[in-house]
Amino acid sequence: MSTPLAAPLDNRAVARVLTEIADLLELKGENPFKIRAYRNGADVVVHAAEAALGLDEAGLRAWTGIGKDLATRIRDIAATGTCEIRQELLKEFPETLLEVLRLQGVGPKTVALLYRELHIKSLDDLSQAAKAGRVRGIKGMGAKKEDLILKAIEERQRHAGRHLLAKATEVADALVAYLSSHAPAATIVTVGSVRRGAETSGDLDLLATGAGASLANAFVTYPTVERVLGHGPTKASVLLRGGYQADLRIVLPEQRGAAMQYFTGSKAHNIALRDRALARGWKLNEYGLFDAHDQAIAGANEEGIYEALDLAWIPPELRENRGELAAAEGATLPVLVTPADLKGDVHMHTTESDGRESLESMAAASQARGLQYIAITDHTQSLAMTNGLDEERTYAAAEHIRAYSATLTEFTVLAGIECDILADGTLDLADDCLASLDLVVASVHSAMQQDEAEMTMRVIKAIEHPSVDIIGHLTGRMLLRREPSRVNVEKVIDAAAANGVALEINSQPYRLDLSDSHARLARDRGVKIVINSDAHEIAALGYTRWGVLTARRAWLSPADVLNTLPVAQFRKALRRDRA
Ligand code: DGT
Ligand code: CA
Ligand code: CA
Ligand code: ZN
Repeated sequence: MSTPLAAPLDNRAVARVLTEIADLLELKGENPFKIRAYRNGADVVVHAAEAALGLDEAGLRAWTGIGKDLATRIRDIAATGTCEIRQELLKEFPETLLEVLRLQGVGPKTVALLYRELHIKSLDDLSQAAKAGRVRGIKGMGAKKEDLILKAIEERQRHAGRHLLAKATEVADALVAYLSSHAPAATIVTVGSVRRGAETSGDLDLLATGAGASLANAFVTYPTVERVLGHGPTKASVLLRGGYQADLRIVLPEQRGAAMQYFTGSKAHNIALRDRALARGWKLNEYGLFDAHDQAIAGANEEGIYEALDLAWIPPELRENRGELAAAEGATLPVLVTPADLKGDVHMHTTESDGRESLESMAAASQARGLQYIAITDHTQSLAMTNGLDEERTYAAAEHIRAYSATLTEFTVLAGIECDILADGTLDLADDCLASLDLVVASVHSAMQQDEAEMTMRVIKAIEHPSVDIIGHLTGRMLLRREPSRVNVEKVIDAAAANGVALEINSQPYRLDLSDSHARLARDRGVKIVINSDAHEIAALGYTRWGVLTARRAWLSPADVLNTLPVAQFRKALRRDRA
């Protein structure tokens, strides 16, 4: 946490500042509505596809849930890194107190108390005070609370961070299978951010109906449990090996829909839905939807809850309070793309560069998965580490691919390339070589540190090259590992629209790039999306499952995704084949 923030800020940083303000207001014991407004604002900003910095107050107010006051704050924060209210609050509380507030099981009241009584200003202060036994001396704290605080600090250090969707899903699926084997009659599902298909998740949330307290016992004795954080008859919480926290709730069948709805979230979606219930004089919580006399209106299934609120059932991937309630009310929810809609996969590697399999086995495995066509897109020469292809090898590989494809029935292998975009925006192969191929994916793999103007011009230059059909993994981000490049996604989207170039959703679990909000913006601006595996081995062909989830979170229908087309139409829709 840095005190003097340098101007100007991107959306993620703006959202962080808004969250800090909410935290500080909470320390102060301010009005909950005011606090909630800042938290909601942070959520809106972080998910917005356009940069807050580029918008004026009116532009910001066009975002759902941003009123006049918040718009002013966001504008100030984006431009200067801070705003008046934050500066005022920081006169009362040191910034390092915020990290204490984020500790598991330590609420604002406790933090305010620790600050007043022991002058604790940071996690380090707290750790020292607790170790010295000074915390237990405060009225209302005690040795047990002190112990919990020390454990929470230790845990924070060991298990900081979030998990990739693919890993989280794997861990959750295994846990659900284990629990199901203990209670075959029960219905057990994963809810929370994993059910929404979010690219990363904090903890795993499981929900069971038709099971008794013995299921909670089974849960806390799951083989990879490292520590039991809580254990009751209807609720338990554990820490698993690998740093996963998992929560289990056991609810009654008549509450199942309400609990699924509530624990699927997102929080922002839930709040919007609850406000809708409140507007009718009703109450919505994890137990059901109730009228003014506490009579249950719905609760056994999710559909019933949405229906009672005059809404179509909303797919979990859309539940982020990004316009889905309005669409569900107006019956304009999109028909979302599904894995079965994909007919091709046009970004994958073979032993010709850094893949593990031959083109023949990648093709056979893809056909076995139900696809009708693929493109082989090996790397190019500047990526020497991958044994990338020069022009001569590219021509030879294309010839080999086409000869092989001609021997197949009802399956096509296109001769493509993943051409590296060099630091100056030129491409890594000669123009006539690129023009001779069926398809070119162009991607950035080097000089990731370029500034915004340079990186953006570099990608746009590639988009303007007449042989480029698709831009691969646009920002180069690696989730939980590497920040995205500084590329201006909005400008790239506009250039792609102008040139008829498609943008990829790369399905590698740590990429998922374009992100959901960027893919949605691209679609809104008339850019087609391609969902690719970028597989380097057979098992990775299945990664498109994650890419499809990202596409669904971007509100995409099959018509928005080029590789839902049969091969002939797909080829006609590529930039190179347009008139
Ligand atoms: P995560 O774990 O950070 O990836 O995100 P989620 O969405 O799984 O959040 P989590 O595990 O904290 O809570 C699961 C769901 O429970 C969340 O999506 C919505 C619901 N929920 C949690 N806290 C609140 C709350 O304070 N208000 C409302 N309305 N819903 C909440
Ligand atoms: Ca969760
Ligand atoms: Ca949770
Ligand atoms: Zn690549």
